[in-house]
This record gives sequence, structure tokens and C-alpha cells, in this order.
Amino acid sequence: MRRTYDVPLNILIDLARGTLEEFEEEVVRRASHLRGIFADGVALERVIAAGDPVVYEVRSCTPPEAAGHLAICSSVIHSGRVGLEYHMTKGHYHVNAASGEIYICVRGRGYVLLQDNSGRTEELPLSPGTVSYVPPGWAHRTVNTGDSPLSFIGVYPADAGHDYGTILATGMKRTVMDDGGVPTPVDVSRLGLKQTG
Ligand code: S6P
Ligand code: ZN
Repeated sequence: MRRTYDVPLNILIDLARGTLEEFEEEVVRRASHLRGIFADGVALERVIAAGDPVVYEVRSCTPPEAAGHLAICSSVIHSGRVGLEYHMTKGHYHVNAASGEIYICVRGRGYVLLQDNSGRTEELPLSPGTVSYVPPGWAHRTVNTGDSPLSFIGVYPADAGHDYGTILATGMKRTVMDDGGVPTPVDVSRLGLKQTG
């Protein structure tokens, strides 16, 4: 039965996996959905040709997209690399710029990369138990730098909306690269590669 979210309710999380057990929507993003996201477009095409792996999966509870309601989602980013970068999400601003978000990391290691439209950037390390606060107006992208899945729960205003176009058009300033075996936040320009897509 579809939940209407007009009465109090519990939603179960599988704490071993870091995923919602009950949800209304699921999105699966493969490498081929992520053209234009990674700095090394040639490396991305190689990954797609080698089997087009699932990079991340998002499960969402979808209360009405109205002021006052809160949306809840779980994200699992599988371990993997594209060139010198690690598997990561598309990244987005919220359409309603007054909407922040919190991420509660359940499993794995990584970073949430943030930037605002005045040029400020921030990288917050993720590990089980970190609660990352995304203020209104900050774009956010999540990167799995470990050898196992990175899982986190997100909570945000249900009427936030998702703007992917701005990040696709402008890119994000910062990424995380494998620098001699150490996941290191760097300016994307440091990679000196062309994106495709
Ligand atoms: C939603 C929240 C997350 C992301 C998910 C995938 O506001 O930030 O649920 O949607 O981690 O990232 P993206 O950038 O593909 O939506
Ligand atoms: Zn968000």
C-alpha cells in the first residue's frame, strides 16, 4: 500500500547495508548515465565498454512535495574508479535554494564535495557515524574512496527539487583523485583532462 505520509510512521533502514528497506522509488545509475561527470572521458568510455557497471543506487521515500514534509533517501555508491577519480554521484543544487540537507553515513569511506555559487568549496570526509550538514545553496556530490560500498541516508525538504543542469554545464571545481594510493581532494584542473558527453 502506498504511504501517504499524513500520519506518523516508522521507516526501516537496513543498518548493515545502509539502505532503506521500505521506499517508493529506486534509481540505478550506471557508468553510461554519468557522461560529463568524470574528468577523464576516455577512461569513462573504457569502463562503459567493459560492462557498464552500476555506480550507485538511490532509494527514496516520497512524501508530498510540499512545504513542511521531509524526504528520506538512501544512497549506495559501489567501489570503483574512472581514471584517477573514484565512483561518485552526479551532484546537484536544490532548485529551491532555501533547502539544506543532512547526510548520515552508515558504511564505507568517502567525501561529500560541496560548492556554492559564489565560488566557495568544501570537502567533508565521510565514515560511519558522520552527519554532514549541507547548508541551503550548496551543491553536493558524494565520492566513494574506499574498497567497499559507501552508504548514507539523506534527509531534505520534500519540495527541494533537484537541479542537475547547472553542475553538468559548469562542472564542480573540486574532485578526489588517487594520488599515489591516497584519496586526495584536488582542483579538477589538476587532472588536466577533457570531459565527454
Ligand atoms: C537528494 C540527496 C541524495 C542524492 C543521491 C544521488 O537530495 O542529495 O539522495 O540524490 O545521493 O546523487 P545525485 O546527485 O545523483 O542525485
Ligand atoms: Zn540533495
